[in-house]
Amino acid sequence: MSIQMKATAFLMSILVISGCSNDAQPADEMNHSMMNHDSEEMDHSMMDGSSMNNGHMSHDNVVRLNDSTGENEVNIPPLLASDTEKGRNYTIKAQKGEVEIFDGIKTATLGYNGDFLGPVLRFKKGETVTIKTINELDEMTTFHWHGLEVSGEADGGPHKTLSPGEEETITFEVTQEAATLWFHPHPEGKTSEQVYKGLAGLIYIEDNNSTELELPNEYGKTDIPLIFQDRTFNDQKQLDYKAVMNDDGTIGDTLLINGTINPKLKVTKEKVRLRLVNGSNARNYTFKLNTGDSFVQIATDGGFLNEPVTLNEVTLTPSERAEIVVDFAQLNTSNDLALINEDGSTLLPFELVSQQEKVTKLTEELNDFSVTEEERNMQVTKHIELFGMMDHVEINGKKFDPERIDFTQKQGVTEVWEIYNKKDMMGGMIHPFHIHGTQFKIISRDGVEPAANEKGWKDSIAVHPGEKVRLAVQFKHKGVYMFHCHILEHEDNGMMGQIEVK
Ligand SMILES: [Cu+2]
Repeated sequence: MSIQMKATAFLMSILVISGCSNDAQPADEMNHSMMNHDSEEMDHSMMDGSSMNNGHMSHDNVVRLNDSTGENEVNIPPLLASDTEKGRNYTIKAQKGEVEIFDGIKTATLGYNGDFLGPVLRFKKGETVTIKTINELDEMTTFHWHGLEVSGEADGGPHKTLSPGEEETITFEVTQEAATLWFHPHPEGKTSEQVYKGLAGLIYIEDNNSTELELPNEYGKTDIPLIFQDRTFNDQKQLDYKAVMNDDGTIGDTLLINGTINPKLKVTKEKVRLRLVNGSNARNYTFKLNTGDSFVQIATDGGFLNEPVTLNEVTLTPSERAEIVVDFAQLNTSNDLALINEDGSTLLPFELVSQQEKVTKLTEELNDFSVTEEERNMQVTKHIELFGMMDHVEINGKKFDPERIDFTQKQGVTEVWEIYNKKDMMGGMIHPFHIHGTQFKIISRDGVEPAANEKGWKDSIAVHPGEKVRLAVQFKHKGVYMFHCHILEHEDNGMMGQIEVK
């Protein structure tokens, strides 16, 4: 046995002991998944004991988040105004910054039109939007509009890099319904670090339906964007990505919401809409109220559900969004109220600023989404197999190659994609699968209809180990689009492919 092999075997035994493995796997799969691969990464973690916790992550056993003390009011990102009075013309700069996350200490960050994170862009369906994008970083970047149905040219994938100092203007028409989308960089191999340091912003799309429905819609008061990101700060309170980077997804112990540490949210006793965005590199969240009370989910990634769905918890994997409405008039306020995670950690304490109850309505009919009989009966024409861990991740046995087109599809034609998350010898992990330039429908999970809160437009879906999901996918526009795992380190490690829409 070579030293490399011994190191790998040693590491594997530790991982198995520490409970990373969910299922025993046949030996041949084991050989395929690890033994035959170059094990440089494994050796590295083995030699340096301190980086052991940077090893494979099961997502069942991740570091708990520190409880929010609630000492800071959560930052509400500004709405970006159009550069011109007539029309929709925006400028977005990616820039370096520094921000006081901890009192009296400057943390080096990246941001859009500011030091950290970005503004909210608010578009209306039917509008023509022009965005001048400017790279003021000292490295290349791209501007990707996650969930937006635009041409491949405007989508900002890894082919559309801007060098330092470069700018590019894109124009597109907003053709999709009301939704909460986001934007972030997508340069090949560098996405995780740039997002980690602060490049992320939000897009709200409104339409005639969303403005007519009775919904909490006062931005920053009853309509609150919440971007959840976990980070690790070093002793100097800096974000040293390279020191904490994990090939299986970088997880931190410190939660920032909209860039705010120890956040709280001031609310009144009425219905409040929370637009939950998982902007983390790799962490999954299961959101609950600490009182055990229910809330309703009203929207998925790409639009409204047909009616509010009552839930006690909602899980979001990286890049997924959910709009929920919490009725603070109905909650037992003798307790301290907070949004908590599945593991019990306090994510966001709520501070009631008035005891006066306000009764607000919520429309019961929100949308007319459906999966048609025809879509349900269509043959699968795109097969996607997700496999691997650490930097040995692949799709259909291949790593990303910018020169290779993996699939083609006709514009405006629906096809059924089957995404299979093939288990590895460690049991596997959830891969959040994302397709650019489209909102798709979930037809089934392992042959069964999805849950009520997944019956809506999606651009990202959590695919569990061993699971096969079927999606009805249609592209409105032409161009080359990425599909990939949205654990950002998996994406950077090549768990990504390309489809050309003609
Ligand atoms: Cu993945």
